[in-house]
This record gives sequence, structure tokens and C-alpha cells, in this order.
Amino acid sequence: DSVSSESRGALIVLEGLDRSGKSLQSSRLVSYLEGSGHSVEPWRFPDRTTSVGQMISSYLANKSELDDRTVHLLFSANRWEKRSQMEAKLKAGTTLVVDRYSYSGVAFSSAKGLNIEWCKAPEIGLLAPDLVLYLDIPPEKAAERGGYGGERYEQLEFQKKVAEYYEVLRDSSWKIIDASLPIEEIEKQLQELASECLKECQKGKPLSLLWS
Ligand code: NYM
Ligand code: MG
Repeated sequence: DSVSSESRGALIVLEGLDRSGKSLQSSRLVSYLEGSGHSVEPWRFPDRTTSVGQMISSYLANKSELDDRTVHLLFSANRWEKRSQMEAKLKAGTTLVVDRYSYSGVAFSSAKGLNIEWCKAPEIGLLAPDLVLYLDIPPEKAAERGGYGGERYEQLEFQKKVAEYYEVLRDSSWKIIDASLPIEEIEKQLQELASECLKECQKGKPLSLLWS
């Protein structure tokens, strides 16, 4: 029969170094999409509310020590434990704006010296984003913004390595946004890119899986 299911939501991911402005832009994008009448939710990884997320959070706060590979797998597990819920929401027509995803997982762990292919492996089979918005900022400039929260990884030298791995991961589908631009300018660019993406999903673009 010709009855098509209600159109699905889009999986939109924001990536970038610490202090690149992801969190602010994510929430502004959510407000914009809501205002345009879409069903949309803000998500973030790590999701610190789960028990896995609490282990990650305490590690990031330097309150516990974990082996590098172990914590890598915890970050991945934190996405896996949310996968079915994400899929259900997307299929029900809700767009998810996600602050960090598998690319953070691979870039940060690779920057510690872990093999990049090893880092990608546990991400295989997670939902692939429909849109990756990369907020591009020179590490020095992000560091100048101050307010590094004092968590693990929030150091200039380390962030420089993370930036190199983001560059290895990025493909032609990523949208690279100059995160040094004024906030409103970035906001406008993200709105246009997200709107375009939503249209494609509404037209029936199928959900796909990482890592491809
Ligand atoms: N991070 C984040 C990882 O190392 N691996 C991951 O898979 C994810 C999602 O956690 N410095 C790192 C990047 C950040 C830190 O994230 C906490 P946030 O967005 O600052 O709460
Ligand atoms: Mg941070």
C-alpha cells in the first residue's frame, strides 16, 4: 500500500575541541528547530547520568584512575547503552542534536596514543549521524577563551593532538564551521545546514550505521 510512515528525525552531531562553543551552539540550534515546529531533543555524550556515565565523569574529574583502553570502551558503552533509545526517537520523528559523539571518542583516545583503528572498532554499528557539524577553532584560541574546567584532557598540548586526529577522521560530508566567527554568525550557518539536513531526512534518506 502507499501509506508511508511518518518521516524520521535527523541525527545531528556537533564536534570540536573543548571550548569550541559546541554546548552553546547545540542549545541555540535546538531552540531554533523547536521554534520552527520540529520535534527535537538536546543530547550529549558522555551522558553522565547513567552508571557508566558516572564512572566516566569521575575519571574526567581526576577522582579515579582508569586504564586508557578501559575508559575508551566505557565512552563507547555509554553510546551503546543509548543506541536503542536514539533509534526509537529518530524513527518516531524526533531530531536529536548531539553534543559530541563517536568522533570525540576516537579523537581523544587516539591523542593518548591508542591505535586509531582499534579506537574505531567498538563504534561500528552505532547510528551514523546525518550531519556532522565541526566547530573549527585553533587550539591556542580555544585555550585563550579560558574556562577550561580543569578536567582531564583540558590542556593545550593535548588539545593540539586531538585536533590532528579530528583532521584524520573528517570526511567530505562534514560541515566545517569557523568557530572564531561571531556567535550569531555561527548560529545562522548551523541553522541553514540543519534545515537542509532535515529536509533530506523527511524525503526518506535512510538511517545508516557507523563506521562508513
Ligand atoms: N570525550 C568525550 C572522550 O574522551 N571520549 C568520548 O567518547 C566523548 C564523548 O570527554 N574533553 C571527552 C571530551 C571532553 C570530555 O566532554 C568531556 P564534555 O563535552 O566537555 O562534557
Ligand atoms: Mg569539556
